[in-house]
Amino acid sequence: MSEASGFTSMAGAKAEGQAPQIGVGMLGYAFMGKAHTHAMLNIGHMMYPPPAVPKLVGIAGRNREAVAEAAKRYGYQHAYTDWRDLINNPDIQFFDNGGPNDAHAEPCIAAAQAGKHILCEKPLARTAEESKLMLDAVQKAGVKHMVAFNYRFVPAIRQIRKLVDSGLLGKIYHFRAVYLQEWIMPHYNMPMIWRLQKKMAGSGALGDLGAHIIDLARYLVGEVRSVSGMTRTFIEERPWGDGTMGKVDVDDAFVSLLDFENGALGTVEATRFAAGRKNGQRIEINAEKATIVFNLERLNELEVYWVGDQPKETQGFRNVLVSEPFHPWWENWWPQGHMIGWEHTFVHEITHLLDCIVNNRAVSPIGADFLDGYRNSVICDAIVRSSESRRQVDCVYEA
Ligand code: SOE
Repeated sequence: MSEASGFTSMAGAKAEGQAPQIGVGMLGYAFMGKAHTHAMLNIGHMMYPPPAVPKLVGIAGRNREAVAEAAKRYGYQHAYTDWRDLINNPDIQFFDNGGPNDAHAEPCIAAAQAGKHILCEKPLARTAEESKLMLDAVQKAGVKHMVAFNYRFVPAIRQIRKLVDSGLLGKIYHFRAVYLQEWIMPHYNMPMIWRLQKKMAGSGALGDLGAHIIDLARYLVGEVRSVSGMTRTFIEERPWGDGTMGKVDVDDAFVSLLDFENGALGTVEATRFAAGRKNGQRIEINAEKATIVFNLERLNELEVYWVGDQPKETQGFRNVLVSEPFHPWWENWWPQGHMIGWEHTFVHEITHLLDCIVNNRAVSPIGADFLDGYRNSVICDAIVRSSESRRQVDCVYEA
């Protein structure tokens, strides 16, 4: 098992077939319910020997027929239309919240009070205030908690963090990240959906896409002490299914400067209005001894420039394939060069959480815990406030 995940010490017991089962209750059956369940179904045989084997006990969602269909398709024993049934089921020890943002706080807090370990989709909540309530609840209950910032679990991203930790990059000067999509541009004719409503989503591109790159900024560079941001809504009204018009009250796009505690300077930008960009996430770190570039569309690669490691005639950027057994998580997959994809980040992520549950390890820094989720929310809220006030805003963390 991979050193990065700390699975090694479990190898003996698990190899002898002693991996415990852990009952899973999944809230949400759409995109994230599918991605998380897909990962759980793969853990037992691919992350071998697994820290625990997920047992698909129950899935919950609002639509009776759709949730019953999802239970059948994914292999959950029970289908519920009320998430409380997941919390009340004693066979469930692990609550996985893949529901919309307005369904994060109450179910997660109830799950914590019932002693369940928790994985919650990002952003942790709609506001920092709500995230703080969730953080307080999991800390009080003493359960393991993780926010599904799955890009920490791309091997190439984990490899960057290892290079940062090793000191090989030297001082970091710049962090630059964009997260670009296009799916609500006029040519998509997108009606009103929950993601475009503040009361359900909290924010728009900022919380949905920006939260990911803000998490990577904190993960790879460090804490952010202030921000200077600007948000924009390009289309302010969209039709509901019945033809009446609804007001879009979240951002379609944002840009922000990040002022890191360690003196690094960051820029982050996310939008749903970048024509042609389907899921375009790119990151660049400029450090004293190297520049490193990550592009999600080439997620098994890193582009690297090392200062002065070649004769000047051949100095330049190199493409490194991150697929060797010594790269993070790779020993669990295929022979080198046999690529993995986006869905595998969830396999790494959930295996890590299971390992933390079974072996009582800390979720952070390999994964993002609710403290990371809360601090992320503080930064997102500060960007909104900065945009509204047209001023640089300090990030004030209460935890
Ligand atoms: C939005 O389109 C979305 O699905 C996000 O919600 C995910 O977090 C991101 O990984 C991909 O884009």
